[in-house]
Amino acid sequence: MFITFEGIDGCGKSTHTKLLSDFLNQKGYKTLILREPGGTDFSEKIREILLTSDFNLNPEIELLLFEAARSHLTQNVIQKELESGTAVISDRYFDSTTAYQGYGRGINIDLIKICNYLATKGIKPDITFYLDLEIEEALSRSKDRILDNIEKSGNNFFEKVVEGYKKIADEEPERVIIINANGTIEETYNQIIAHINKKFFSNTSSNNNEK
Ligand code: Z5A
Repeated sequence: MFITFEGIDGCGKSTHTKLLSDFLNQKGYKTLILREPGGTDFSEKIREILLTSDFNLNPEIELLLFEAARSHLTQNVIQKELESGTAVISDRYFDSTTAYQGYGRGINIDLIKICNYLATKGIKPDITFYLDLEIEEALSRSKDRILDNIEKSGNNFFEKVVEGYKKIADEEPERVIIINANGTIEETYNQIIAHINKKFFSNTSSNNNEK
């Protein structure tokens, strides 16, 4: 089982990644929480370069670094954990690159798709939750933080990213579920769990749903 969370920063991905992991643990699953970029020593080093260094990277370098981090994480962690039956839950995966470097920075979407395929070897999440939140609300939820390099890109950039996410969801409605994340944590959680139950547990009785 491979589940990813997407959305602009501050939309609640980290919060719901943890809550979903707890839910799946209760169902008997071993879970692994990951974040992108990151998740291996190599990918965490790339994360530092991307988010906090002052190299002033152009969009193409940004794209290639995100994909290098993803390739290392996929090959060394995700692939193996999925094969061993772990439920992998990732805070971001390749849809972030399509939304941010593709729709946000303006790199050709077909090129992005090829790079995503190279880095993931075609591995796709079973389900992706796009946490849809007003940009102003996302900013206010994360207002006390120091902005990283991508967060400094401004509202116009984030509007394009949000539009991009909606196009991604339109293209793959079976996989990418839009969740209204403007409500309370509990309201958002309930929507997510309803989709998880429908997708993974609809044919199992409450006594027979352990992995
Ligand atoms: N990026 C990219 O450009 N291309 C790529 O391919 C990839 C990434 C993979 C990673 O940043 C940056 O890299 C990101 C995209 C780019 N930059 N931007 N912009 P990151 O990993 O450091 O951070 P993030 O992923 O953008 O988000 P975040 O800061 O970790 O936020 P979050 O996980 O979405 O939200 P949260 O931490 O769960 O919640 C934020 C706060 O809101 C927190 O205090 C919660 O308690 C609160 N919260 C959560 N839900 C609610 C509700 N419902 N009501 C009220 N308050 C709430």
